[in-house]
Amino acid sequence: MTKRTLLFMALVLSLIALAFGCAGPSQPAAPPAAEQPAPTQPPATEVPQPTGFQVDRSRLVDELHVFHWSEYIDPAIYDQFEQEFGVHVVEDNFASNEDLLAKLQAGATGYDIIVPSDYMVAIMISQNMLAKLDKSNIPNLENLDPKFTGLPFDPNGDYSVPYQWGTTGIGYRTDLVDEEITSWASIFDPANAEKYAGKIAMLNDAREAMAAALKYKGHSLNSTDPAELDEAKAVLMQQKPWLAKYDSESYNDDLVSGDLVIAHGWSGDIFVAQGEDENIAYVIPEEGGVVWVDNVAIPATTTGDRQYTAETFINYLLEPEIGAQITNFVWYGSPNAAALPFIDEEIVGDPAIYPPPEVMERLEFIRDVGEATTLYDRLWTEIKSQ
Ligand code: SPD
Repeated sequence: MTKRTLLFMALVLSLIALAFGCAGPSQPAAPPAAEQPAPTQPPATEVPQPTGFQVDRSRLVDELHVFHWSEYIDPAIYDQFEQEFGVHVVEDNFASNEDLLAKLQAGATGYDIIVPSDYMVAIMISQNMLAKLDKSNIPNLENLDPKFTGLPFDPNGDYSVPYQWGTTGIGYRTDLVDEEITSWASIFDPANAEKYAGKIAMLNDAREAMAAALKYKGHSLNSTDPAELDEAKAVLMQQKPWLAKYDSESYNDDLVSGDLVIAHGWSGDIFVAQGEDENIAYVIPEEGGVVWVDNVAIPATTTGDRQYTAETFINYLLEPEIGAQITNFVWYGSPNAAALPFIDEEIVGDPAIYPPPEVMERLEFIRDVGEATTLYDRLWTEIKSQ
């Protein structure tokens, strides 16, 4: 990896820290950028490696249950983990943070590893739903870039470990759309959207869909103003006649097949689709959008040797080569500094994946909006059901 690429990465990570610094009402602010540790992107040979760490194999359980977003890990990693530690990994999928929360609140106790986004980590901590990590079992935490430690939703990293980060924007077929897409207007303005009737999809995700509509109307995507939220609802309602579906799991395949020509989506999903068809492009609209960090965590219901096995798995995900294997498969950004030398240059050097400062400045993290969550939920139910 070139020195220029490493410096560019450090700049992007500084902007992430800045974005988290603009904390919402329920999350403490990150220290100002000047107080952040100096960006460090050491070459592989200088990455501090834990020494003398031994997994107590007698404590490992036979099977680990991972509740994950779909297509968000190279499945070969599960086999590699089983070969190394003799633990079989079973994956089940959820489609949104709210689905994950609802399943756990409904009493699902069989999951050992979950992958909530930033704001959902904050919500789950506040509801005592996450196990406190025994960091002595996760020495590879040292591999995390310092910019991904001390994040406001879990300031001491007691409950969660950053997994991947990315942005939310628009994926589209350049060969089937007769304009360069630059704005959320392409999917919300009736004059544009009706041209692609039945070929547009929105993420099946309350906060993400509302975020897109709020940004289109020039508002913060964490607005708690009922009038602004009503405006966003009206935008989404107006769009419905042209919408093929709300979907977060197969829209990338539908872009490849041409069943969809425009899709609200997550960066890496679109980039993977682009790898299958070069006519697919990804854009972060000029009005701005979402930047997010997904995290691995252990539900509070996982205790004893199951928790130990889950911590061993998290430590495995943080190995430099495994961290890179994840990113090389899913095409999102990695918070693992030790993994960077093993990540494909075309990913690390791609400004669409690691956006330049002027784009990062237009992005916001979704935050826990506290009591306004009920309003978001009600509006989303109305949007979906009407
Ligand atoms: N296919 C995996 C996509 C994971 C995206 N998680 C992002 C959530 C941001 N709100």
